[in-house]
Order: sequence, then C-alpha cells, then structure tokens
Amino acid sequence: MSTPFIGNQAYFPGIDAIPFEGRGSDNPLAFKVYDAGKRIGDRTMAEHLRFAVCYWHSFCGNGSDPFGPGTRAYPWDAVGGGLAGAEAKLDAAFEFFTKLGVPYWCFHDIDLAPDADDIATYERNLKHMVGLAKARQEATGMKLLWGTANLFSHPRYMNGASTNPDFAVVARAAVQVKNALDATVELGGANYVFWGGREGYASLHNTDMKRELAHMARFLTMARDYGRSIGFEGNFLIEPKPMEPMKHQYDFDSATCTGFLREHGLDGDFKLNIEANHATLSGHSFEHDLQVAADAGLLGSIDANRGNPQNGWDTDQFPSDLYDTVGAMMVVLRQGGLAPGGLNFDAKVRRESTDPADLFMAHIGGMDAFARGLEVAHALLADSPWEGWRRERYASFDAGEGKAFADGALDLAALRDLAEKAGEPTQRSGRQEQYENLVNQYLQR
Ligand code: XLS
Ligand code: NI
Ligand code: NI
Repeated sequence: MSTPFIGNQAYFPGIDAIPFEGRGSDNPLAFKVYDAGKRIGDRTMAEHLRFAVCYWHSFCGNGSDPFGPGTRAYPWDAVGGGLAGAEAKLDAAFEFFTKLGVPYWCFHDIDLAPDADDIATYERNLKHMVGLAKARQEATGMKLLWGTANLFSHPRYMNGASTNPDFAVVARAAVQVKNALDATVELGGANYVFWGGREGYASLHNTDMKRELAHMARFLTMARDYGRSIGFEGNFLIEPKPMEPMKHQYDFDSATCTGFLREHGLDGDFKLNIEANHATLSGHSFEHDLQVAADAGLLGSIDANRGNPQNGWDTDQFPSDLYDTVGAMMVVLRQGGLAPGGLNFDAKVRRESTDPADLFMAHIGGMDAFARGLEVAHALLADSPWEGWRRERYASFDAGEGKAFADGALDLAALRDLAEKAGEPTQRSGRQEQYENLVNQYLQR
C-alpha cells in the first residue's frame, strides 16, 4: 500500500498509509480497532469520532521541558526556521495526516507561520502559509476542525491577553485573533477555539478580577461579531482549564464557563471544547466535565488526551484508558454526536519518545482507544440493561405525585403531607458495582 505525499520530499519514509488489521495483528503501525468505514449504529466510526491531529504538539514540539532542551530533531526541523522551515513542517504535517487517515487538523496562527513583532510581517507570513495549507487541503481532502490564536507564548501576554491590565496589550491580541479568524474562514474551519492561556491571575493582590472578566467578555463579543461579519458560521469554543500557566484561570471548568457565557449572552454562539487533562486538573473526571457541558447544551468539541494520576499538571499524554473513552463516548452518544466538533488529539509523545514512528504509534493508540470506547458505549446504550436500570431508578418521578413535583404542581406543605401519608421511604440500593461490572463485561466482549 502506498500513499502519495504532498510536497517536496517524504518526511516519513518507510511508513505507508496505516491499515486496519484487526485485533489479531501485532503490527505496531496498524489499527486494531479503528476501522474508518465500520458502522456503529447509524454512522461509521469515522463519522462518529471525527478525529483531528493538532499541529502544535506533533510538528512544533521538540520535547523540551523546564529542566532541559528538546530531545527530538525531526527531519523537517533540519530545514531551519523562517518560511522555509514552516513550509517543510506543513509538508510533513499533511503527509502525516493522510498516512494516518484522519479527516481533520487544528492549528494556532504561529504554529503554522513564523511569528513577528512587526504586524505587517506577521500578517504576510500567515497569509502565505494559509494559501499553502488551503492548496494542500484541496489536494488531500483534509479539513480544518478549528483554528485559534496563540495569545500565551509571547512575553507581551505575560499578564494576560484580553484580560491584560494594559489596553495596548488587549489591542495587540486583537491583531492575532482577527488574523486567526480570517485564516479559519479561508480554510473552511468548522470551529474557532479560545483557550485562555494567561487569562487569569497569579495574585489577587494586584488583580481587579471583575474588570478583567468584563474585558474578556467584551473581547469575545467583538471576536464573535467580527467572525460572523466575515461569514464564519461555525461554533466558537471556549476551552476550560483551571490553572497552568496561571495560578487561577478564569475558564476554570465547564460549570464556570457555562455561567460566564450565559451571563454575557454568548451562549448562542459559543460552546465548550473539553480537554480530558484540564477536567482532571480542575478536580473532576473527564466524563464529569463532558456531562456538565452536554447537560447545558454546550458540549461542542473534545481535546482528547489524558493526565497522569501522580502528577498535578497538564501532561497531555495520548489517551489509552478504555474506562475514560467509554465514559466520554457515553456522553457523546447520548447527546447525538459531536459534529461540528470532533476529537482533537491535543497530546504529545513523551520526551523520551524520539522517533517519527512514535508519533504514528501514539495516534494509532489514541484512535483505537476511542474506537473501542465508541463500540462499548454504543453496545451499553443500545443492547445492555444500562439505560433501563437508570430509567427505573427515577421511575417514581414519571407518574403520579412524583411527576406533579417535577412539573412544579406541588408546594412544600403538600410535599410534607404526602410524606406523612407514605411513611418511611423503602431503602433502594444504588447498585454502582452492578454498573461497573457491566462496563467490564462489555469491554471484554
Ligand atoms: C493547553 C491547551 C491548548 C489549546 C489550544 O493546555 O490545551 O493546547 O487546546 O490553545
Ligand atoms: Ni491542555
Ligand atoms: Ni487543548
């Protein structure tokens, strides 16, 4: 099997299109579960999962950490910096996307194009790279899940972007958001993401939180209005994260972001992009933050990764835990799917994983983990007693006085009188273990 690469040279020689070989295969460069065209319920796996590869970790990251420099020198890095380096990276990225067989990708403005303090140079670089990316999208059929602007790396944003106490920095942030929106529209992006990297504070001593939050809402409203004015019809997405890099970030978790969007009248245009490792950093489970977003009608997209239970930071590991993927896909299936969102691998290979092949194996594992999560969640919802058990647990609200209560047809005094008539409630088990056993039973099928 061979896949044509787009560009000047092959950056992943010796690796062809990743085939589906099934569970019996020991080939590390083959899918064991993810079979794009396999139907699960009313859709194919590819249609359910809508996988995306992220540009930043996979093609810009080099393994550096606070204690040491990068460990990886990928072949496209040898081209050097500037536009030539950016073009090589783009070729490598599209070769990777098409060999892996994912339909979507995601990027920040300055992942794709070289940054520059001079605004005209920055804009020229980005336009040039967007033109090339558009040609590669057309040649390969790849689509953009979302675009975004990096408003957290440059030192000018150290005190925040839209929440910066200095108006000059807030305005400078608009340069990048306007251009990233233009780029997203030009590339037909389905969504546009705001991750508030430094929107928060390190100390309340010097921070007027109320004022900063009002500025953030103003800025997002302006971005929404600009996006709509240039024809962007997709969802704007906020990505909750409680901390890191700031001590406290304003977009703490799903519940906090839901309240913020509703308070500022933004919930018609904005939804949430939930990242597994951010949910766990905020003290929740991945599944919990997905459910809170879904219940608010605001689950827009997912950044798929995982944290490490021993570490209190955003380790951005590739997802491999099947309980996590089953739990996530239960929420996604119950809400009828993720579109126009998708599952973006906002994940990086470990610093010690230095071969280009590791990048493939990491994504293959993540895709197989979510494909298995999809199969099991679908079977649990469609074929197992699970939903029936849950319905039965709440059945006392389906008719009679319970229904009258839920419908608002009873007052507190009437409720008291009903209790007196009924006597002490009969104890009813929650049966958590029964559900847990069912998950394991279906995982082993
Ligand atoms: C960082 C975030 C970031 C966003 C995009 O923790 O996950 O990668 O997804 O800015
Ligand atoms: Ni993250
Ligand atoms: Ni993310």
